[in-house]
Amino acid sequence: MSYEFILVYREVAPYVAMIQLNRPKELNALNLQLMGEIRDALLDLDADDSIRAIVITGNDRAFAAGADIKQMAGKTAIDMLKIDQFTTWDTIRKTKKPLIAAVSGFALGGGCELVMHCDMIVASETAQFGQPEINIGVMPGAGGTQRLTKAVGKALAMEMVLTGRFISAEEAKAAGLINKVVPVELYLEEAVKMASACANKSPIAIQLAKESVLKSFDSHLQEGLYFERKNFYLLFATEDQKEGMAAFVEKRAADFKGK
Ligand code: DAK
Repeated sequence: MSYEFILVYREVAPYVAMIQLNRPKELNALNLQLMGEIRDALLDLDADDSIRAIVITGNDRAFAAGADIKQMAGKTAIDMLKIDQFTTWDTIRKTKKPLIAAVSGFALGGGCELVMHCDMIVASETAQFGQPEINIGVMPGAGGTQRLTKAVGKALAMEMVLTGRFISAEEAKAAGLINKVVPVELYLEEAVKMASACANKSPIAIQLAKESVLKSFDSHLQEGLYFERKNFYLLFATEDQKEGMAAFVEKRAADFKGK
């Protein structure tokens, strides 16, 4: 398969594949095509018996700075409903093999949410995690309000979601969001090591173990996700969403009116 916005390496170590997000100029902003490509690559790798674990990474400057605001800016609530990105995200969530995120630089908004769809997370010392959607007049829409809260607890989740503050790799590690922090030259290697540690186990035991841990993590999650999705769509009916996203595109401060 050939892709425009990702690179797929089939054997970075025995049984380990790697997907690299590859829109560097846009800080790997997640446009719809890029997300579709990640979905298709994961479906392909998940069905391939020669692959047992998958690393997802970006580059040293950015894992991903969020969904593509320029693509979203003019959308209405109905447009968003019709696009139905959730089918893509839900397919990514259903990947059976272990997914290891190798994160450096920005992991923001949808980028942070994509990281949280992974099973283990290795970060470089320069990584920054955040849910800054509030700055552009919306809120997390791909599970951020739910998964982040479960991972780091209410106080820090509220702070990140309501103020948009980014947290460092060290703070993310201390809060339980990620597994490891290593120097920037090592994050990829360390993530591949973690993937290899899964890849030399029984793939069936690994699959069922992953499914079981997610069962615990996901209990009651679905109800919260549906709640989040409704509220996310609703915000696309506001003037503040239009203003917030236009302000980002035009590189100026947003003037929110509460309408
Ligand atoms: N979208 C589009 N372009 C982006 C972008 C983004 N999220 N982030 C950065 N870029 C672009 C910039 O516009 C700039 O492009 P040019 O001006 O050069 O054309 C280029 O990448 C480099 O960015 P900067 O010049 O801004 O670089 P700085 O180092 O100065 O700043 C930054 C880096 C990451 C602090 C800044 O770029 C920034 O604040 N970016 C936006 C971060 C953000 O607000 N992220 C959240 C977006 S909303 C859903 C699924 C997902 C989502 C929602 C729903 N469903 C399934 C329904 C997710 C929503 C979001 O993520």
